[in-house]
Amino acid sequence: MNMKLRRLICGCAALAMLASAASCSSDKDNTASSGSANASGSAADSAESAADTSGEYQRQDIPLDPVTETLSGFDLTPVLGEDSAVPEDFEFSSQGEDGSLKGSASVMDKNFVGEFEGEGFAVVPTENDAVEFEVELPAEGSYDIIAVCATDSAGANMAVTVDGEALTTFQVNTTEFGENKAEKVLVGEGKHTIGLYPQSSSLYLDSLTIKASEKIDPSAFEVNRTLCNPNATDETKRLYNFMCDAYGKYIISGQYSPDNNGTEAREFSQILKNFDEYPAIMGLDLIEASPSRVANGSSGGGEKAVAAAKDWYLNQNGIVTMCWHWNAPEPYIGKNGASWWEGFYSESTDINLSKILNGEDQEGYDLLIRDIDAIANYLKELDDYHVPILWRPLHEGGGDPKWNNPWFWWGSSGAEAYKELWKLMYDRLTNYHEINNLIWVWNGQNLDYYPGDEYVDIVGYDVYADAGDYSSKKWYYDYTKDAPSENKIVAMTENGTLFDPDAAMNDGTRWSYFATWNGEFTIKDMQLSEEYTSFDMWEKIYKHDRVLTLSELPDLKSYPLDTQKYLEEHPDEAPKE
Ligand SMILES: [Ca+2]
Repeated sequence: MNMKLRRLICGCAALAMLASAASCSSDKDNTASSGSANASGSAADSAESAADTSGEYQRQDIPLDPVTETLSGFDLTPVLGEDSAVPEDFEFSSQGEDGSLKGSASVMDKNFVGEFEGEGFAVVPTENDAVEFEVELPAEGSYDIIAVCATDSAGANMAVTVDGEALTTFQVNTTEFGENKAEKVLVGEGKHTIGLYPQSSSLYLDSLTIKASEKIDPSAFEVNRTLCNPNATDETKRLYNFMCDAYGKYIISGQYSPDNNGTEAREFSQILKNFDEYPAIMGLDLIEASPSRVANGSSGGGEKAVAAAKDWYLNQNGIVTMCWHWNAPEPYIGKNGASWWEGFYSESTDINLSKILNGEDQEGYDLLIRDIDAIANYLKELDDYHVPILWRPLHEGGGDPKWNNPWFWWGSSGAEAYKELWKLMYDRLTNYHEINNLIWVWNGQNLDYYPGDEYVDIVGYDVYADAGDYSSKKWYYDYTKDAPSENKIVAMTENGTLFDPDAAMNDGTRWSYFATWNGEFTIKDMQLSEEYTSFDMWEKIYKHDRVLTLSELPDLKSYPLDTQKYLEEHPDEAPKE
């Protein structure tokens, strides 16, 4: 994942340099065009009004049109009762030794891995072997696969197949017979062959049970609806309230636009061309607005981000998310033979964040504040124009929690320094600059890097799965949702390969949104890329009734601030139970 990201972002950065000199004239196949302005401010203004980095943006008081609240017919009917048609009392059970043995699998009746039931147990030594069961399932839906089993090395992964295709894996944590299971897996109706085999250490299977899953608990998707910034603007609260309402019921589609090209990007035009829909969320990056890049000749990154964000939200009713590949200040970049434009990687920099934050490196502190202030210039303009932003700074700070390898400099001085930097940025943007259009999205990827509930609105994880792995990525979701001490929205804040929305809805992995990164994950040979996600899966996702595309969003500018109150006043619009 790290290497993939690395290659991609370096490429983008280099491209951005070229693109700033001559805009991508080859990219003319798009059918995108801006809608007409229907709210305060037009995207066309942005070129004139955006601040350049040498001057400070002057705040403007742009009045907001009066709003009559409406749900725009957005359907809030819960899906929770519909997600599994499996009769609650359904149960299939078999002794392991009664399964069909494949390869070198065999039956034993010795007690060397604990007391077994029945006549013995199945031994499945390697991934080339299997034990299989013929099962007839009453409906398509959610099942728990429960294996009473053991393995030689606790923590070993076992694979489950259905009709020879990979279905899921589960971990076996017992070296004597005990219950281990894969929960809430989606399987179709009818006769199936369910197979089990080990991915590493041998499987000893005493018995297998397949049951209807427990219904998903809807309270898991009831989140704290108050933004951490008490001065958040109404349009920001409206967007967040919509996202809270949609959470657990829908997955909001998202896509990063390279070089802040907005809908001009091939990523957007190809999705539109193939599916007649735009994603609902546009991802942008303030990388080229980092002062150390501007000092090296990069220009226009911030202005382009502002223009794209204004157009997307004000003219097209889209949702904007922004990250910032923060190129470290000049004294710290270009290390270890790296180029200046690689200045966001740990290994390309020698910044010691701890020394900056404890006062040993005052110059460094001043430079970090300079950089945050430079970014604030752009965010202020979007605040003035009433454009709310899913603001995702300092992303992936913890690297991969399994390897503890922070690959971006803002994480490489450890969790404490990272959290302090997060709070410094929060304070600077929120309290000093009084920027009130930000919904704070944290995806530090490591729970130790979580700065605290009072600084974060949404938690996320950037998931770069193997090509063709459309599983729900439940592990990442469950891991991330435990970062806050209260329920907060959980999002897949970046992704390569997409996931099957049926699998995710079904097993309770209800990512609020996804945001596919640009480049090879979306575009290959100037067409929609099938390298990671097949055309069929792209189409399934963009046509899925629980995946929201741009045209399916309610009007964000007039979405109720308080849905409960709105429904009390408009009882005819209440969702059907
Ligand atoms: Ca048995």
